[in-house]
Amino acid sequence: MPTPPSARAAQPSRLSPLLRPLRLLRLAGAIGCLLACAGVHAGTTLDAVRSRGQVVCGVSSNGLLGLSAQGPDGRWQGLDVDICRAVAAAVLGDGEKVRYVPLSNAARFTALQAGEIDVLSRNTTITLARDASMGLHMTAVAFYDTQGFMVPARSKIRSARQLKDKTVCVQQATTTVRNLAEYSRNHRLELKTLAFENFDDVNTAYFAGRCDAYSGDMSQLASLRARLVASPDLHVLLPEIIAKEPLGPMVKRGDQEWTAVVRWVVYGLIEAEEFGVTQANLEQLRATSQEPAVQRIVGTGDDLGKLLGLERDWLARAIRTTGNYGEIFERNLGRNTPLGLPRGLNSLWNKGGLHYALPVR
Ligand SMILES: N[C@@H](CCC(=O)N[C@@H](CS)C(=O)NCC(=O)O)C(=O)O
Repeated sequence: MPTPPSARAAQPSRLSPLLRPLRLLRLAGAIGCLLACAGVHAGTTLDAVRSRGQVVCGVSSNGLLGLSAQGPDGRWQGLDVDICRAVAAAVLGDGEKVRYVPLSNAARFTALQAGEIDVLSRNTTITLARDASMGLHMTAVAFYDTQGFMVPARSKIRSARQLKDKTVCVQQATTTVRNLAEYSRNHRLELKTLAFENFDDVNTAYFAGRCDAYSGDMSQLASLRARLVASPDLHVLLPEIIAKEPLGPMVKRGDQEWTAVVRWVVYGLIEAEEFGVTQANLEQLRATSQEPAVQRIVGTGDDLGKLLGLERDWLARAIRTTGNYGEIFERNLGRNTPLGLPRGLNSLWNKGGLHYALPVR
């Protein structure tokens, strides 16, 4: 029978005094390894990004217009992509130094856990369970999304209350599935779900009429309407919002320095909008502004970059690359894009929205 741990601990050490220091060394090594393996070692991701000369960014696999999708020239575009470009610019001085890794819903978290990507910027909802139990960490909210329904206009369904006993198409390994089940139960709708692993398969099923409705993030439904439908009027977004879906970049848990870099790049872009710093006026403000808040943003005031392990003009580099948050939103999702989304919840806090960047000071 093996010795119980308490009995083992009580046994006197049989090591000769000469070997004791060796044992201590081994113990220290084991603790060091434990810390490193848990990712506690300071700044590992930042160092790795610097020596690689590239940020590895997890994005959507099949392309979500407005968030992360490849253009006809193969270039990745979208709000989630711009976050990665801004991080690369802040850290490496060049927004092009990003390698994009397309990831399915199911693969996105394991890729981050395994350290295959530095940041997951892929229409990913931040929830308590994801933040606290998966070896991941949230940084900041980049887009306040919500979950809703899309139906064919010809169906005459105009409210989620009319969905009783209907079939709804969804994609697996998303927050969507569970939200839908809870909504169905709470409203006694007896919804049937048709769930697919692959995004294209959900789309094909819905557009072939196999489901009465499609449920997903509203940005995604708007994106689908813009990308796959001949005329947007053929499909209607129902007014009910069934869940909050705050999307934002996630990082591997345990590297506080890297978490701070990604978080403050997002906040910095939002703060830049709040203080009127744009891609167009950045250089002029760098040359002339005497306003301390603006100087901190454009990199001529207090050196906040140093606190993040970055250059003094870290945020200016990001703004030069992508513009401020409002510019990113308008370019990718706003009224003059195929998605045509209003700012809504994604307006700044002092304009009726939810974006309240923690102060860059
Ligand atoms: N925000 C939700 C939903 C994510 C999501 O919806 N993903 C799907 C759209 S339904 C997607 O990204 N599809 C594109 C792909 O698989 O590449 C989550 O984090 O679970």
